[in-house]
Amino acid sequence: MKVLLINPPVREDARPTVLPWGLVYVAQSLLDEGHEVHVLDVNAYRWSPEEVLDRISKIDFDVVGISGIITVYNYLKWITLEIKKRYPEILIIAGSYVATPIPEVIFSKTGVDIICYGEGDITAKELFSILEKGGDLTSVNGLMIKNDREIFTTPPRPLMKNLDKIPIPKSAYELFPMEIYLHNGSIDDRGRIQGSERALKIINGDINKLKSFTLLTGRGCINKCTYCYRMIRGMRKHSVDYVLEHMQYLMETYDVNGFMFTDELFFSNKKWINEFCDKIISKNTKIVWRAVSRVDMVTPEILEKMKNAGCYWLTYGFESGSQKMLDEMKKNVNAEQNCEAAKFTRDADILLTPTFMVGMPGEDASTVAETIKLIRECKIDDAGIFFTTPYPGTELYEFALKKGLIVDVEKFLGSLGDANDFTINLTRLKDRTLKKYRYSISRAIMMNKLEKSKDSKSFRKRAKYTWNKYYYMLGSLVYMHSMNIGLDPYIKRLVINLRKFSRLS
Ligand code: B12
Repeated sequence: MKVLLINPPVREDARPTVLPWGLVYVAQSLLDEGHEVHVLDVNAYRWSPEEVLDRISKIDFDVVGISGIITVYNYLKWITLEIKKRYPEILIIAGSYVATPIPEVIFSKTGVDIICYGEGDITAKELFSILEKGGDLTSVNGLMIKNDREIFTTPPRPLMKNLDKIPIPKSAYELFPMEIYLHNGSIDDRGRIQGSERALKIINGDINKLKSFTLLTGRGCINKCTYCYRMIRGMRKHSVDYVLEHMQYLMETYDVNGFMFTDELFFSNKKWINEFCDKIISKNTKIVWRAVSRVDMVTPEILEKMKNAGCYWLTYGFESGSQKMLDEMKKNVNAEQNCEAAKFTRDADILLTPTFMVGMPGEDASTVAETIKLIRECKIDDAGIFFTTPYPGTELYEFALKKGLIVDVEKFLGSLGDANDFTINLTRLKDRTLKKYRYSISRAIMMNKLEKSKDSKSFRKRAKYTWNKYYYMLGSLVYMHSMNIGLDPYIKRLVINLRKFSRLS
């Protein structure tokens, strides 16, 4: 069968760095079964809509597969309807987070005919075999099929017990523009690695030698937070040897020496991490890597070992400094553990970027003040801050529906866009107040960043600090006031454009 796989664009204001792993594994399964696979990686190339349609018209295919996260909903709708208009007889199959939590919307508003839910590695093999040779589609587990009147759902597919049975997707890699992901990942990580002399040394002191690539070491997560969509239950890891073999393949074939582990939760198992680090250290493998951990996993000892194995940057979902908010999220951590993890990570000379969320139900002035206190006390000088958003498939989404906060589901999906903007208010606060709180949190982080150069021995650095501090304070005063009169979106756009312009010139 001739299959066309489409990867829609995500986060269009940023460089694509993460390989669309869902499609990569599906492509590998289909290649292994002898199908002919074409990939249209719109996210990597960022072609215009006209160019995408032109490219599709030049490809010979019998069936289309599409994937993505929920923020690509608008794109999925547009492209699948365009394909249906031009090739009404072609079946369109969707998988992953954009489709599985909202089958009713997908089947009623888009051109998708079948949804693959759960893991797709084996489902894709069985499904495409039936599409090619004929047979009963309802015999394939893990599908939702559009029917005239209702959605037909086949039984769930049990999760693969041993992830090592999944082949390293060597031939699928050749279908994706690896050079784009390698280039973008390396540029992003070079910016970071400058902050770590130790990591720089591992790659011979030259940031231009860093070649970074994403990799997965497992599937799932050990927790179930209310804001998180768990399409598959539980947490499974590949064996350490499988991961090392995969890394070795990427090092030899694509010259990779930096890894961004984009698992939802890389550090979920202490025994696994110990073995992973021990093997890298004993083989003296010259690589650097970054990953995501939970704050309750790290200890000074394990961080020291991770550092020695090349770890230079860790991300944690701190989310809040308020225990009330953390409990509301069902994070299963203490606010103190956030601060402790920050201290341990810094002491181990590993860069630290936590993420914070603003706007959980129950958020108010006091909970935001606790978050700002944590940022000051733990000297957090770099972080990602997001408005709490009830993504479909999450407990929060059910909450928002029940409370009548989402009335028009499709309109809400269409508004998720770049996921940086405020989309919905789950609190009793005014929208304006919530935006101000988010800004106060980012200001506290920025002030910590500036403070770092306050006591520098260099007069130039101290003078720059004073200038930056007053310049920033003035800027934030203007921005805060612009929120009062609703001008903040324009100011934000202006700043983004100025930044873009200064980067170009
Ligand atoms: C890496 C990642 C990203 C990457 C991009 C991923 C990409 N290129 O698509 C980046 C960093 C950009 C990202 C950003 C965000 N992300 Co994210 N991300 C992930 C993460 C951690 C891993 C995705 C992955 O690689 N999975 C592994 C692959 C193998 O699994 P898979 O895609 O499900 O594929 C399997 C099946 O679904 C199926 N399948 C998939 N496609 C197809 C197609 C066909 C035809 C078939 C038959 C089968 C099939 O087969 C595959 C193999 O088994 C997931 C968490 C997770 N558990 O996966 C969150 C996740 C996807 N992200 C999420 C969110 C919320 C975000 C953000 C909105 C966060 C934020 N506030 O900014 C942003 C969105 C930014 C934007 N502007 O759009 C949510 C999405 C929720 C939802 N309902 O969609 C997730 C699920 C996290 C969570 N648990 O809640 N993310």
